[in-house]
Amino acid sequence: MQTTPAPARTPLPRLLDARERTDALFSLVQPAALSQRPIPARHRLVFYVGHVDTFDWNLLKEPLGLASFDRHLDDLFAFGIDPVDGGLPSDTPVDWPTMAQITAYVHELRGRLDARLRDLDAASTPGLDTRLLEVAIEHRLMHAETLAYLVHQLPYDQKSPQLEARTPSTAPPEADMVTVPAGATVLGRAEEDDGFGWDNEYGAHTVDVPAFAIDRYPVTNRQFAEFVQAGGYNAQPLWTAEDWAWRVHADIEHPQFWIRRGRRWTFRSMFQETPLPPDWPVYVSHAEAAAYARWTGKRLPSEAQWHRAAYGTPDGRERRYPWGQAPPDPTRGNFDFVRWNPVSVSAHPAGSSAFGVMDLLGNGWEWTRDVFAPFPGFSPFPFYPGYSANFFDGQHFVMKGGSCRTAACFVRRSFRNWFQPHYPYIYTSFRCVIE
Ligand code: AVJ
Ligand code: FE
Repeated sequence: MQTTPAPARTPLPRLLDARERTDALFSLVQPAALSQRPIPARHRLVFYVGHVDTFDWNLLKEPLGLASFDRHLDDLFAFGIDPVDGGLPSDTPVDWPTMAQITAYVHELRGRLDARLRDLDAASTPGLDTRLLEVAIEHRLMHAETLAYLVHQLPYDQKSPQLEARTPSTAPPEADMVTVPAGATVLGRAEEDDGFGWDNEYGAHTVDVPAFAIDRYPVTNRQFAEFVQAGGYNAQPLWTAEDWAWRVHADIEHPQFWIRRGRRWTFRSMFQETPLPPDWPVYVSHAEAAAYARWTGKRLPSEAQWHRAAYGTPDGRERRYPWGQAPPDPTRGNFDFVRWNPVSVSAHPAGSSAFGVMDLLGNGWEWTRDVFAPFPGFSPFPFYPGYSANFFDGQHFVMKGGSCRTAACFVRRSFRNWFQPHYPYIYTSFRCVIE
């Protein structure tokens, strides 16, 4: 008997869902706080209110045959910032349009876009590249996460607490390592693969990975506290020269998400300060992760090692997801906006890889030791040439996995994320390898 496949969801409802995510984030911030800049190297929150919609408008208006009605705002909100030279923005709140102006502009462009998208049958619109709509949806979903980082750093009295799902109670993790035998792993996606991928995901290629051992779980707050206690932040030999210079200059003495209260640590969770949860993955910068790894006599994994640990199997075949072929669901890991905070690294046994490596997708991205660089044959999207290429500068490292605020579409195996090594605000943990 033949079963009818569920109809693929057309782009417009998915774009509307993504808008609800970003709208909800802005509406949990006190209106007066939208002029704040919670992270010094990023724009004020108002910029993002304009940006997530201006991006769609700039991307889609021409292909959809629509005309600009406010070129100044189209340009003002076009792109975010990621200064690599340590220089910080110096604008003031009055340099930005008022919220009333921004809201009117966003309302107008949404109306024009949606009117065109509603009667659009992309397949039968000659010349319309359907990847444009996927780019709009996924760009916005990425900002649903990067906005959560910003809102995370706002003082608690400037945001309204949201309900948090109950935390499953689980046995504490046992910090052991898993041996992964030598074998091949395929990084990247092929042109013929189903679904959408960004420019940097293409260029499928096989990497032979010698045998290695990898931590079964991400490094937890409990483990990282031993490093802090042992004086790891003052042990210069554990840090590279650049990382040490950053540590000293920025006066970093503990993870950004930890707060020292007398002789104890607390955790800056999204809506309240809590005693430091020992079994949650530690969120740290690449520099802190690498120093910890050196302290234990281990290294951060390469992208290929992480990939093999996640998708390889003892029989040599590779899986689509660590757990097999089944699509992602909340039993497999802490992703797709179910929670605002981590859970124990041992909370999702159903997400285990074939080699028994746990908590790979969700609950925190994971640093690799690889600089973000193009795969063989890389070519940028003509309609968004800078998405990846602007960051092939040796100043960004690859992250894999996903966090509690990562949309389910991004836990596909080819997805690659990246940030600067001295950016401590992201939901990113790590695990170590021995070679
Ligand atoms: C892929 C998450 C590193 O936030 O800098 C958003 C995504 N690019 N707007 C970033 C992105 C342009 C990007 N990351
Ligand atoms: Fe953006």
